[in-house]
Amino acid sequence: MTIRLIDVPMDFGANRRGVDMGPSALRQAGIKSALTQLGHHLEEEKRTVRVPIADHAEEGDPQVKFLAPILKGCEDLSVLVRESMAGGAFPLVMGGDHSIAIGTLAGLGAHYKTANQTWGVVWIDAHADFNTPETSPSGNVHGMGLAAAAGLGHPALTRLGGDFAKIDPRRIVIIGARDIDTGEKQNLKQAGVTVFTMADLDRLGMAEVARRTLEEHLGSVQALHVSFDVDSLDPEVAPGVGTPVRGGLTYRELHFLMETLGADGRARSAEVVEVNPILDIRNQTALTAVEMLASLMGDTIL
Ligand SMILES: [Mn+2]
Repeated sequence: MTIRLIDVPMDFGANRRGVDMGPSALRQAGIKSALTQLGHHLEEEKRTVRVPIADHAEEGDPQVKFLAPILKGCEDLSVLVRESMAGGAFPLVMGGDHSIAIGTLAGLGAHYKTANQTWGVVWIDAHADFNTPETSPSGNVHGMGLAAAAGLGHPALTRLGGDFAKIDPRRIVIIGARDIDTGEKQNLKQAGVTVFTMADLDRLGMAEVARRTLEEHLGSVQALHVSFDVDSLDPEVAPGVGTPVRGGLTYRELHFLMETLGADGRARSAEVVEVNPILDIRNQTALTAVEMLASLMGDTIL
């Protein structure tokens, strides 16, 4: 498979600096060699996604902080993702905070609309990122990305890349959630998003959650996008994140999920977000993320 690496050094959606260095940390952790060893052909997206220096930007509306620079970056990203898809290359987007999903999902939504294909999103995250400006306690856009892609939220975000819902919320499955805001819970229920919380994982186990995700909830779609927020992992495994939440996925649970998604064969795109090397210990979060992505891209134990 041809994989196109797209760097998005975005840190405007989060409340902690340093996540803009995520792409560098992932490269340092050997993402290229991990993927080429699996037999993939790698391409570099050399055009830059515009992300101004944080200190040069104005926060703006406190309910949707840094909207203007986030829009710019996401507009660029949506075009790069769409072109990658149209050219048959698997876009692997490296963030950056999770607000970049607005750009990724806009590009994918436009592609699949034109191609007339059905698709689903597997969102692996401690958070649901399903806030709107009205329900968000922080105003940080990285908590609004998935809602925006589903057509809910600030009009500038929902209309990015075209005035239509990029993904049908009934074709979204969130895995690993354990920190959902009060209004956000209502948004998820009303929209019909499937959420496997950590409590569901305790009860069912990852094998059953993965099976239900791929067979029952997303069994009918032709293609999948995997959005991997490294804060889905327990902070003991992945300490280099801006919004750690205890009680997360174990190394084995996520590895198994990624292997299962890889074996399914329908993933056409992925993104990895929220790696923050400033908060990390010897780059272990990026190293773990690379192992997980290798599993998604076909690495198997035997
Ligand atoms: Mn997230």
